[in-house]
Amino acid sequence: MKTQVAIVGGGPAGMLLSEMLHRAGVASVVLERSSEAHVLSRIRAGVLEQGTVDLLRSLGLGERMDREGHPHDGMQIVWAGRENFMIDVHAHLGKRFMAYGQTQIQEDLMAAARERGQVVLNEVDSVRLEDIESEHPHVLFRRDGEELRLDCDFIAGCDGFHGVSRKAIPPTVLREFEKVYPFGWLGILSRTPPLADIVYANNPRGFALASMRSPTLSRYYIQVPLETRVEDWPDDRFWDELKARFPADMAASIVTGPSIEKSIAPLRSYVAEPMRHGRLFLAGDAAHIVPPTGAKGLNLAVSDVFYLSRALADFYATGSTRLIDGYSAMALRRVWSSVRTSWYLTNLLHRFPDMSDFDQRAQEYELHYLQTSHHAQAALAEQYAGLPFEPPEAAAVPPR
Ligand code: FAS
Ligand code: PHB
Repeated sequence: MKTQVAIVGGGPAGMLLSEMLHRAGVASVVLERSSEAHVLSRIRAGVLEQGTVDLLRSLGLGERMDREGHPHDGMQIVWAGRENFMIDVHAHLGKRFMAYGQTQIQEDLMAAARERGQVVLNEVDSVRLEDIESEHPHVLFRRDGEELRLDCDFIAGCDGFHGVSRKAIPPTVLREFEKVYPFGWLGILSRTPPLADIVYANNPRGFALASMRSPTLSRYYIQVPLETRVEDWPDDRFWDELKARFPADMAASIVTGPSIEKSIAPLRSYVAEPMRHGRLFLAGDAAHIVPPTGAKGLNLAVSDVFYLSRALADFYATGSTRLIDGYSAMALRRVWSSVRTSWYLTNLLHRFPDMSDFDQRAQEYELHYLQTSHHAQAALAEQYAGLPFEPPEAAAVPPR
């Protein structure tokens, strides 16, 4: 088998990349370890930055999102069990964001792939990346018990944090930056009407978050210790603990119901540099992980893919390597901006086991400053809304 770009991983990064390359007349093949059903069964992100929304609309992938999604002007922060304030992204920046599930985006990308006749090979295993430092890399893999080879010009590693692509970069080249948080998020999906806004709660009992997928589908999270087991959290216990972390009036308006999904996600910040080695490019969770506090993970995968598809399209159209040579530095500028924002919000809103009284006071006065300062709110709004994508000429900027 031969193609121009071999894409390892058929999650949102891989499927969006194949769509954007197709629009630029660049052929690709997607290799996905799981079945379509398994990919769709994973309940993950739910908040899209304006840049992501605009990109999906520009690709003609916004029709269902605009019909079923939930546009938001901002998000609420409640703290000290009583005060709440709004970070009004729309008022500060004229931008909005959209509550629309990653599962729905995945379905829309899969439907578009079928419509254009995209080659997506599901349920592959034993994927190995070969000759990535040459001009003729290839991917070896097994499918239905058969050993297969895919020759290509480039490989896009879109196979998530636990994939094989990042590991193909020599340890002498790869630099890793990691911070593991001493807690996780226990998340629940329920067929209940959500609160009107996305609400982040800093509470002495721990962090909580109220979000949604649609006017009839709610998504809630509570911070839990790392050793927590889902089976120890029957629905009633979850709802009681969630309500205890919101102000009484807000808790009274939370509609409870049976969970249709319940899972625990550990929180970590992780960045791998560089995001390119030879003919291999990393995009999405394969290169970075952010704690979901800033709702950045999926949006970062989208911005990586926007930059990578633009760079590969430019190479095939002009033969110039300027954009592909500038890809890693450009993507990492946005990655580190989002990593910092997610780290800031995680420290601002969570209870850390080793928190001293000093840390507690400092956190409370950071919240007070955020609540009372227009400038502080504008700065957070700018980051939460997502920075604009850099223009192609920024690729010439030498990495910092
Ligand atoms: P993905 O991990 O989504 O996709 C990678 C794909 O590669 C998978 O389909 C996998 O099966 C495949 N793969 C792996 N190894 C392979 C191999 N060797 N060969 C072939 N295929 C292989 N982000 C938010 O913004 N908000 C959230 O609330 C949020 N919650 C999350 C909860 C969880 C439990 C997790 C794990 C992540 C969460 N995220 C959240 C982040 C998440 O949305 C990611 O940012 C997003 O899925 C990134 O997409 P991809 O880079 O495509 O990686
Ligand atoms: C979600 O709706 O899943 C969600 C919303 C905001 C976040 C994280 C997750 O910061």
